[in-house]
Amino acid sequence: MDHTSRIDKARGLLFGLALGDCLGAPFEGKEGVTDSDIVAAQNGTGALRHTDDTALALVLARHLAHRLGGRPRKVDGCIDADVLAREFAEAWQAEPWRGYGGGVTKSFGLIVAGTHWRNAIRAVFPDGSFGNGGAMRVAPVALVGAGVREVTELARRSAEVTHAHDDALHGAVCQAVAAHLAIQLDPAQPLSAGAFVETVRDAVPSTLWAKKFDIVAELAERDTDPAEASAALGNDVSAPGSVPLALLSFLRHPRRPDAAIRFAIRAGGDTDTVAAMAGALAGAHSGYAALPTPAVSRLEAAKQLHLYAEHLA
Ligand code: F2R
Ligand code: MG
Ligand code: MG
Repeated sequence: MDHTSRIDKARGLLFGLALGDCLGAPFEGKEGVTDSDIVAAQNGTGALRHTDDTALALVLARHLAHRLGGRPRKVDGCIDADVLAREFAEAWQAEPWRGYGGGVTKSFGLIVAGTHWRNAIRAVFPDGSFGNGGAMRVAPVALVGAGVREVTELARRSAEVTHAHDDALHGAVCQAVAAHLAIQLDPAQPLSAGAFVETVRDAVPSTLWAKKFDIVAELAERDTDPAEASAALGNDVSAPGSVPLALLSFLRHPRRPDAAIRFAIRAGGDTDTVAAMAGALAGAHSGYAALPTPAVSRLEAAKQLHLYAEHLA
């Protein structure tokens, strides 16, 4: 892939994530949302405000960019867990009103007060959080890892500082590997949903997730509507109840990030997060040029998104 395509895809990934988050947030938990409701929000005026999904993805992108700057690229050095945990917690402390989950709010409070992240996250949920917070912010690691193994490792490291539950880690790996594959694929070529899902499945060793992947592969091949998709896969704040829906939203519209985002939002539930993950995948696949220009220029974090896309590309 040449450098121009790489930058276009890096921008597509980060801007797609933020666009899905911003467009999805006002529709969280609402039913009966139509395409025209979403298009009206997309074509509006004024800044598009993001939530915790983009806020933490920006922290992760900045962390990766700083640690890569001027150093030989080795997967081991890309994430310093203690530093990253503090950076996430500081982002929450600076802007606690971005719509953070209840559990992570408590653990960030403990981290800011000096508790080590390993103890803080178990103090809230002894088995760890199975929320989708590790997956919603993970996409930038796909710009850094050289292959599925590296991306898997980086995804786990970036997620485990807040999410200790296996399902949250599986969610982060699923989203990161899917983003990695989306970057590698040529959008001008047909995409095989079956082969795509198989590669993601190989990175996620879990019976529960294997069943979800079967459903995603089946629904991707036919004219599924968003209501059927959320009924079959879930649309809540848990990782298994949202990451597969985002994957399906992307596979239904791999070359149309705006349509993938609309599909995710119309599926209801945790709309900011499912749309952020679907937007990151479709943006990584089709590139920045495929995103709706007036809307991306209204993104609150547009300047930072451009900066980190260039660094990480
Ligand atoms: N949570 C929201 N949106 C609602 C925010 C309300 C807010 N107060 C407002 O209106 O402004 N959105 C964001 O949260 C999701 C990501 O969550 P994350 O980062 O994984 O957080 P957390 O707290 O770890 O998990 C979320 C909830 O899942 C349930 N849960 C998780 N693990 C559990 C366990 N082991 N046992 C029981 N319950 C568990 C809890 O209800 C957690 O609060 C994204 O949607 C993001 O947009
Ligand atoms: Mg959010
Ligand atoms: Mg959400």
